[in-house]
Amino acid sequence: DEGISTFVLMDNNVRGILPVRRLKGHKGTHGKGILVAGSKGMSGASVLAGRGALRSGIGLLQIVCPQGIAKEVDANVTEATVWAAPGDEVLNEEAWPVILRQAEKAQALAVGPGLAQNIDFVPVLEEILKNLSCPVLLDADALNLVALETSLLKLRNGRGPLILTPHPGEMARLCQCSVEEIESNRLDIAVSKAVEWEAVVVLKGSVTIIASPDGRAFFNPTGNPGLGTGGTGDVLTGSILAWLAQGVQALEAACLGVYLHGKAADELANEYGWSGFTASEVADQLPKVRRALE
Ligand code: NPW
Ligand code: AMP
Ligand code: MG
Repeated sequence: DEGISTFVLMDNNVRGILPVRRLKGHKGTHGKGILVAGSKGMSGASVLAGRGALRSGIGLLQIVCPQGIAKEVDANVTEATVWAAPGDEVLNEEAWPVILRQAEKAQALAVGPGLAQNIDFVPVLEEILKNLSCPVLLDADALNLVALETSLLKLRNGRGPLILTPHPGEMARLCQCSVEEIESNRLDIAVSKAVEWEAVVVLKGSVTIIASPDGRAFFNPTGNPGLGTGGTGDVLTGSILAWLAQGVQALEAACLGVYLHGKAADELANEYGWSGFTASEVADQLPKVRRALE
């Protein structure tokens, strides 16, 4: 489209985004991130996003989840601290004080993987968008809840960066149209919504588009159909959270996260082809592909 500047991500420009690890750096300087994720039956989403964050070099990861799954999450993401919020199966409005207490010391927050769509959680999303000045990433069920009332996104009001990571199904809900309409008009929709919502919009798919609120769009050439398996989007969310926590700007963190996530899958495809590798393996491959880019 005439008005839209488009770019294709490549090794050379993504390399320049990688944060430098300082010799005297420690877990405090490598960034603290909060992951609000999981519900009964979807503790795996918290675990996978957690693994995506840890494998992307986050200094400290704090997971907020409903108390009913906290033990499970704790046992499966050994390196993270886990904060159980009230709510046996799903998070509700009482999660806000728990999140706020952690958020005061954090550099970034991601919310949504495996949350389930409890309407009682909407006030928490409002508080997050209104109050937190750190970058906020919304994925999965956080997007599905916001889709009920997209004017919620206006609450951000320039308080801090906003990143949205919808797959085409979630984007269709956000735009109140069909998946077909999204898929036949991906670039225009991603960019116009990034501008409208003043957010970095990561429209996932076989060629993920990262759209900036300034009207630019970046196409991601990495990745393969092997990623079409449960949990890979959750890994991506954790990874972008980690780059944000390490001080990478919102647009760059989204580009870096998407690019390396695809590269990790491509590395696995060298061995397994386009199927049969898992989301956890994609996470575990991330340091290797990052290293190869340095
Ligand atoms: P269809 O089926 O083709 O008509 P949902 P979800 C469409 C958690 N998870 N291209 C698709 O359309 C997540 O974090 C937990 C085109 C369908 O309508 C969420 O919280 C896991 N269409 C929750 O589960 C592992 C596409 O979107 C709809 C598309 C629900 O998330 C799994 C499906 O999406 C999962 O991550 C594409 N590329 N992709 C765990 N282990 O705990 C999707 N669609 O209904 O939003 O369901 O994505 O599975
Ligand atoms: P989610 O649906 O949230 O689990 O996210 C799925 C992830 O897999 C996203 O990062 C997609 O871009 C990626 N993905 C799914 N299908 C493909 C494909 N055919 N080629 C490349 N990436 C894909
Ligand atoms: Mg997802």
